[in-house]
Amino acid sequence: MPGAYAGKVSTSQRLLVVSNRLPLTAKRVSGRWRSERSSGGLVAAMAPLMQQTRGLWLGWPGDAMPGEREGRARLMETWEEKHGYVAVDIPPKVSRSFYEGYANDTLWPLLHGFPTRVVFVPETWAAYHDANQRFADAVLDRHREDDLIWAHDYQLMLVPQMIRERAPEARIGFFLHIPFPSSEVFRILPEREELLRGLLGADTLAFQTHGHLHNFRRSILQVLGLESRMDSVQVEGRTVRLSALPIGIQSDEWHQLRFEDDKVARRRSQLRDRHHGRRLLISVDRLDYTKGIPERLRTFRRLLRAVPAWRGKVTLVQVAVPSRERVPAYADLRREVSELVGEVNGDFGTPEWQPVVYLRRSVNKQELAALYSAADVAWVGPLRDGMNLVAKEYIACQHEGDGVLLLSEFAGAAQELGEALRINPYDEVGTAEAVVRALEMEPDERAERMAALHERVHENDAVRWAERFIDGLRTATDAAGRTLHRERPTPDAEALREAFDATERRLLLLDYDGTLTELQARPQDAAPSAHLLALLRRLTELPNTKTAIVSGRARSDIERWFGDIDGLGLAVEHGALIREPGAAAWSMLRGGMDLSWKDRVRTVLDHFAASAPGSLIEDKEYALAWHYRLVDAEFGEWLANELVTTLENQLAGTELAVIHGNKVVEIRYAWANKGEVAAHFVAGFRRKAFVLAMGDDRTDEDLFARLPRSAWTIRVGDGSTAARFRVATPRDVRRILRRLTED
Ligand code: ADQ
Repeated sequence: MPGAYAGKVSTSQRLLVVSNRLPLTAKRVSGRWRSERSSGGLVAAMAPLMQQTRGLWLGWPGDAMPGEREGRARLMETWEEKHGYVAVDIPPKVSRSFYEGYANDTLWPLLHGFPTRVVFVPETWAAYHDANQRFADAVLDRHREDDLIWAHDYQLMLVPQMIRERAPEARIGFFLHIPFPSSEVFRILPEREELLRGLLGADTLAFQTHGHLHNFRRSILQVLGLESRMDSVQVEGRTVRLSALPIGIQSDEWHQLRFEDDKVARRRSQLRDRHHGRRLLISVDRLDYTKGIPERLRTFRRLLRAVPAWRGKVTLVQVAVPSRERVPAYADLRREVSELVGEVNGDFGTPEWQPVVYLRRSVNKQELAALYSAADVAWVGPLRDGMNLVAKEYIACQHEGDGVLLLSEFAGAAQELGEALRINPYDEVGTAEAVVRALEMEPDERAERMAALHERVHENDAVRWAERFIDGLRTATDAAGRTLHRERPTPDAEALREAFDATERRLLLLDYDGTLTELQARPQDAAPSAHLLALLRRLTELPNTKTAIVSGRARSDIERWFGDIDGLGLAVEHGALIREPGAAAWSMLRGGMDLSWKDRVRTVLDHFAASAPGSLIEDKEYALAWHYRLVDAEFGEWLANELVTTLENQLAGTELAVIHGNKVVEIRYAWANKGEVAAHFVAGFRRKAFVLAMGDDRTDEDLFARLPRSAWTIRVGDGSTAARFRVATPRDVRRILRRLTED
């Protein structure tokens, strides 16, 4: 369907696909380099898009061999000219450690939720990083403005951020083909933060199912503290779109093979004749421990033992294509499967009947189509699978047929294909019963279920899937989306210093926690270091410069820590209380307050604190706060939202405000906010004064909003902001301040 994209993807928007493998692999056969085609849904889905956009596909072509460079290089040139395939070369030493090591020995088992199979070798992480950098560099070399970049799968999780770092405006999408596990499992990874940050470099991130997306959202909350919405998350001022987008197959192609290909029809009759009088079960898998092949063979053995009537009447055809044979776990699996097949055939086989027909090789599509259409039942039983295309291919070959699909509830496909018979592949007894049920199902029920399944598979085919992804990426990155969430630049330290030097009066307003110093799990642990105190002292000694700490903390902490730096202004409780630079006494921004509300609100907070172990109540002079940094991230957020709703109802119409900050809910006077403090300090300043304000959370936004536009307002860390600039960490803040104190 090459014309399907006309008008949807503008022709100036070229598609750059990047995946570990290219659709072609270079192989050296009898002294000559040849191309071997790796087919599959992805290539087929992408072909029309690539044509329409004159796109490029970047990937690894397979290892080079010493002394054979020339022929290979010529082949690569032909690939690029003919197909737009660009080879990304990776040195053999790196490629092994990257692909077989980190990608397949660490990430593959981990993301499929098999933590005990995960192998951690720190060196393989370095190779993974290195290889990802090579893919990212290759994309950057080719990248033109307006290109749409689409990165694929678990081998390239760092690529989006690596591209973003060098091309902040690039339009980047990422699709994860395999599952995303529960956050409890994902958190095991030592490199969890880097991987999540790597993915979040994208503009749009898509998963196979809502379940995987949900797990990802939990992980970014627990690991990075990032709250997200169902469909998006804010990262450093950018919006990253999140979606579930189940991949489809090229259903037209399978349909055509099944119904219009003579060879397939002939093979199908041959198979039917050969197994005449017997029911055929078909299973097609990559030889991988996630696919549940030994479990299936054991279940089949149990069935034949338990139901003698089916002996001689049913045959399981297991097609298994060897893969990743250099990874030890796969060699073990290969042995185990061969042994089990031997056992079942040895125990139950007869001269006329072989219970399991085992084909350990790749078979071509025509043969697959013949097998799918000849089979009475497809037994798709992965222990965990991102989607599982075999289930969909079987359905596509069963149009007007009445085969039955047995589908593991742990395959992503189970979310979509509700009319299949669901199985739990770990449950041998239950699965054996389901197989019998499938074999005995009445024709009407079979046809009814299959018709519904067929429609679903045809509707969401591979082309639709690719189209949806590209549409999502385009919407996420079109001009409107981008201007709304434009990233804030990093301030230029030299320009800042020049502006500082050029004015005669200067004002520095600095938040404390998360800005001058790193956030701590327990607020009392955030005492300033001797270095920081010395830095603040130097700032107060600068001529014509007023420096103030503007904090939400109680007076006691701030006074204890900074009270003896005379020249330092202090504003606490968001400005309810102020000590002017050089003054000894504190004054209130407004006086004569009735504080009786505190008892009432404290009762509510006590109740919430009791249900969230690890949370604590802070009693300030003019405010109360409930801190929940140590509470389970998801539960904490939920409870905080409940608390905000409860208190907002209770305090409606009063002078009090309920503020949901960074892991804290605070109740204080609406007038006590950093905006008022800003106004207080700025009053009396000449218009041309130099003003620098830095802060890291929502309460600092009030500060930024009230300062003149010329002020140097700097947000520290993630989150949308009214500030003009952004820096990543308190260390950057201290570096900026240090620069002001240097000669
Ligand atoms: P895979 O783990 O490879 O893919 P799957 O979705 O089943 O799993 O795709 C396998 C493909 O290989 C199918 O197209 C099948 O026809 C073909 N195949 C399998 N055995 C074969 C054989 N012996 N001979 C020839 N062809 C054979 C990963 C994820 C999946 C996800 C896909 C696509 O693990 O969960 O569905 O990517 O996103």
